[in-house]
Amino acid sequence: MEAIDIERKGCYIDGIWMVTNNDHPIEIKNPADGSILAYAVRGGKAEVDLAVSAAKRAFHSEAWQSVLPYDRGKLLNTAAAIIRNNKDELAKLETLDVGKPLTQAETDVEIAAKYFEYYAGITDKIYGETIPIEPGILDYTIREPLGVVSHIIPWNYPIQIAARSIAVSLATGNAMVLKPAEDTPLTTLRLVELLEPLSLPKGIINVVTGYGHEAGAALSAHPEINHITFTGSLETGKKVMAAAAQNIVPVTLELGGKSPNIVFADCNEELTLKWVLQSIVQNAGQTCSAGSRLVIEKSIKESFVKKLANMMENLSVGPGMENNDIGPIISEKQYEGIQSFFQLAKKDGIQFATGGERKQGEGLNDGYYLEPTILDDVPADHYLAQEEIFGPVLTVTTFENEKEALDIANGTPYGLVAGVWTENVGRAHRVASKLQCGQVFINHYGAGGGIAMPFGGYKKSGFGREKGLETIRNYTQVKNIALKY
Ligand code: TXE
Repeated sequence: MEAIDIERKGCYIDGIWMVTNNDHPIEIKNPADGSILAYAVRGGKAEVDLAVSAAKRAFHSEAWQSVLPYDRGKLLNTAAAIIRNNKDELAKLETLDVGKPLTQAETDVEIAAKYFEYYAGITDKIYGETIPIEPGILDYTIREPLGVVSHIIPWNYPIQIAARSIAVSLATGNAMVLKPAEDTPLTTLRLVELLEPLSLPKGIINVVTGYGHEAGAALSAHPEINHITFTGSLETGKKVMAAAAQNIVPVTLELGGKSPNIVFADCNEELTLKWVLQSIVQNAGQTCSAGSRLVIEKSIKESFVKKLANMMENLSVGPGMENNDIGPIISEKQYEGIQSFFQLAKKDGIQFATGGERKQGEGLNDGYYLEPTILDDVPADHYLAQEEIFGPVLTVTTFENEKEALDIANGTPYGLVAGVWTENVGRAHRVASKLQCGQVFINHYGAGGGIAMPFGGYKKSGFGREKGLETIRNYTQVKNIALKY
């Protein structure tokens, strides 16, 4: 494996690399083979306190408050150029850290750069309105930054998620504290290091590495943050929200999903097969918006699933650096979680149309590689069709009419994304309008990374929107000013 120069630098706080807690560093492992890539500082309350104070100071500093909105935009464009100039290194680092195929990591890095460009364009377009009240009163609003914003980041798309948070935070004039996942902090740390030439005031971006129950818990309970975005599991999301509630800190939660691809008999079969497959195997299915349920019209189910299983069996499973189609599962914990779903399937007599086995062999035995899997004819209310499995595992449930399709699609606690596959335009829009989820794709899935599209959940998938212009609401607050003249 090619060695990449990864030093143990510590947390990034107040513009300084701080190795504060040397005793029990966190081992950062390569999921491809279990080898140790680097060590990260096990930050906790002390580091979070330092980071939040630094961010608060930086936010109020003359050095930051005097940067003109237009000039913040230029900084963001420079950041995008820096990312592109270092794209090969960042993509390799992401693949080493997360395990995903290199081409997918390259896409993630490109999306990271695009977030900076997208938000570069809005820095001088965040403004309020005038409101007619009565003669003699001038009433207007201004949209101001919040102050210190924060994001607890998961391990599945670290560079994309870190980049979009940093980009929006800078664009809206905030200061920020990031807490990457303990498994995958490397690209976040390298990204902030690469951004040092921007010469932002110290403390405008801070990164605290550490475990969720230590650094994450300290950040979500901090009384001096003004907003927290959390991307991760439903259970941890509840804890973050409860902690933030103690300080009346607003939260944006993105808590995953059980997103359906609803396939009608009149779909374009070739196109549908391609995207149904892609939406469940990308990043080994470890994607919040993965199309993890195939909800398909009964009349075409059998031949469709047969073809899909055949396509899955032709995918290569192996190290991401070798650009296999499917990389390893991130960790033993996640792998064991998927196995417990398989055990339940076997116990309940659910048929595996394909997959279900760990992939082993030369070069594979030290990582957790899993065959892509189809669980066939899963009743809509079965646990397997209700809960996030977070692996390359698709459940199949059939319907006989549009109403039943909608009932099944809407019949889980989650509501993040859905795909609708039909050549009937009227039906496509009718179904889209009745789906209880934050994003609907018709005859596509994902639409190019979706930087400009508001993204977030209905129901237990969370609330608040990231991406697009919609997210500006999370990072700003409105002040109304009334003048009597
Ligand atoms: O999630 P956690 P895990 C789902 C997916 C997966 C499951 C478990 O179903 O199988 O969650 O994954 C930090 N206070 N998703 O255990 O715990 C943690 O350090 C504050 C969906 O990795 O939610 C990490 O930075 N923070 C998903 C982040 O929370 C805490 C992406 C996510 O970890 C904390 C990942 C605490 N008490 C998993 N405990 C998506 N929505 O895309 C942990 N953390």
